[in-house]
Amino acid sequence: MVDRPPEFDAIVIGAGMGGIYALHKLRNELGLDVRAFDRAAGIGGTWWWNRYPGAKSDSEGLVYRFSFDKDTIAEPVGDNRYIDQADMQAYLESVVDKFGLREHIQLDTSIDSMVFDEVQGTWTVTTGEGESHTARFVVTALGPLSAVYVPDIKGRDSFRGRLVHTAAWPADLSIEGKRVGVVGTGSTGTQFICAAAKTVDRLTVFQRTAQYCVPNGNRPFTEEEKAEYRANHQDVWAEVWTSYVGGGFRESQVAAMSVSEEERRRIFQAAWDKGNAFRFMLETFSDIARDPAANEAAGEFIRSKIKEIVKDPETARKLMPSGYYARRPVSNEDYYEVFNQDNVSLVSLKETPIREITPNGVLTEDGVEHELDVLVFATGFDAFDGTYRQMDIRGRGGVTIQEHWKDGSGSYLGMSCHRFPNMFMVFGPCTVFSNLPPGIETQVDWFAGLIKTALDDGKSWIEATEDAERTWTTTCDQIAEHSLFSKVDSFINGGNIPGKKKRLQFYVAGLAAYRKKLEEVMGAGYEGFVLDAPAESQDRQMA
Ligand code: FAD
Ligand code: NA7
Repeated sequence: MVDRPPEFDAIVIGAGMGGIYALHKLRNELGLDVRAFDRAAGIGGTWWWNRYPGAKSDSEGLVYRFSFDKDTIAEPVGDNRYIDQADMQAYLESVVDKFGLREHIQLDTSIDSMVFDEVQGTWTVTTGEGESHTARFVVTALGPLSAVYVPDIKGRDSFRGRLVHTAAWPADLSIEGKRVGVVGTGSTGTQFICAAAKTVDRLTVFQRTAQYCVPNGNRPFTEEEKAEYRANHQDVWAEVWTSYVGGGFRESQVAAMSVSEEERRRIFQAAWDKGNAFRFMLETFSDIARDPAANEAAGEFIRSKIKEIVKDPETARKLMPSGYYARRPVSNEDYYEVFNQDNVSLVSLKETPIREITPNGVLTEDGVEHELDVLVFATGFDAFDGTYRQMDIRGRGGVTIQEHWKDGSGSYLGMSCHRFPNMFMVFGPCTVFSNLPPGIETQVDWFAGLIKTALDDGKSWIEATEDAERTWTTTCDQIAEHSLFSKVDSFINGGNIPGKKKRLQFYVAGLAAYRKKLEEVMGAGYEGFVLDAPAESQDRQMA
């Protein structure tokens, strides 16, 4: 028997792109009473936390933004091909203000627990300060890349300089003229390296796995380009929704080995000149992430560029990546060129691992102490489920999310879990593989539609079935088998976190296929979900 109405219709956790859009959708379009919480002191999520020098989008800016605001969609965000952190944050602030969301977002508030009350059919969320709120629905927009990973390296806490993670960059930290070390050469590390090399006294790069990096072709838009986008933005977005990764370009349908070596090189060179990692991997040929021979051809092209660019043969050798080119592809401004600068040096941790961090810097196994003022950890994130696992989330029957995911994290459609009714994840485990903003809009639009359908029908209990969750997770695993992304350890499959159970966390069939699947599920009356009134649901469980 449901007797106490909850305080809110919905609570949104997170005020990044996912949380902002969910708040807008549920509040302004569905007319629900919604409150959002974020532990950050400002809005923007990723774009609030990641303020390191060089932070910017690596998706092209024209499609790394919301599409729902038709008044502003024709105007690029910022002046450059990629959106700088500050421009992105300002853009998200402007969205929050324009849609009247700010007063509904409570910042500086960590949500530490979420407990489902089966009698009331509601969630009780509790903050770090012990304040509790109830809601019928909870949207967990916790961020696929928001649980920072700081490796436990011996002596870490003894360092007398500043030790920072890129995703918690302190506002007062300037690296200008300093001796700076950076651990990590992923998307973040390479962005940081390119920016830092311009201002620091000395930059020491501690590289564990050499990176495949292509140019990003970043530059300011010309007036002609802006005018062209204004005129054609609808076509650009139509392309996004029907493409594989939603990157704003049409992916190639041509297999790499179906053309001559000369032609392959010409196509790779054209992509190299244009810039952008996603284009390099997907606009060139259709099978670089699937066919080992195609993958090797792309990898070999990048290696040939490193040989051409890097003047010191020993540095070039250390920078040379091997194995599959199958992590989230990375592009940057002049990454390899940076290593020709006199103030930049490279330490290969495969050859000389870190023995320990000392009060003065980093001591490597060759006995060299690299003296530093600032040590930057660009060491990434415990991605997708990491933030969930840090919380005390208890669903039906008191099951914790850790118990539910004890054999690896899964979901139904990247949004829902059996035994966690009325909880909708934005980019949870087994989510769509895409440029994130269109993926986020796809998910939020879809579960908002599901909530509306349920409420219109007098139902307020929405739960994925066990079978639907298992089948979707297995489907993701099966598709992943055909992808080289599952063959290399990275944050995409949990292989970057020691001891974490590996599973490719994406539905790698891509955005268009995902949207089609969502349409089918909706068309079949939200197949795989049980929609009930709370009391009915309890009867069903007891039957
Ligand atoms: P986030 O932006 O991570 O927001 C989640 C929010 O939830 C955070 O503010 C966090 O503080 C809050 N939160 C989490 N747990 C709690 C809790 N328990 N209580 C209260 N608050 C909580 N993706 C792309 O597609 N293209 C790109 O070019 C791209 N560039 C990136 C660059 C960087 C440096 C990084 C780190 C990521 C990038 N990403 C990119 C991925 C990026 O995370 C997403 O594109 C997008 O910003 C995710 O939005 P979100 O709202 O889902 O999560
Ligand atoms: P990534 O891609 O996970 O990169 C992390 C980097 O840190 C990578 O080079 C790692 O080396 C390195 N790393 C991690 N642990 C260690 C230890 N213990 N020692 C040395 N080096 C280490 O994170 P990013 O932040 O760059 O990118 C994540 C996403 O955020 C990306 O998609 C962007 O959109 C922004 P490894 O390769 O594992 O050997």
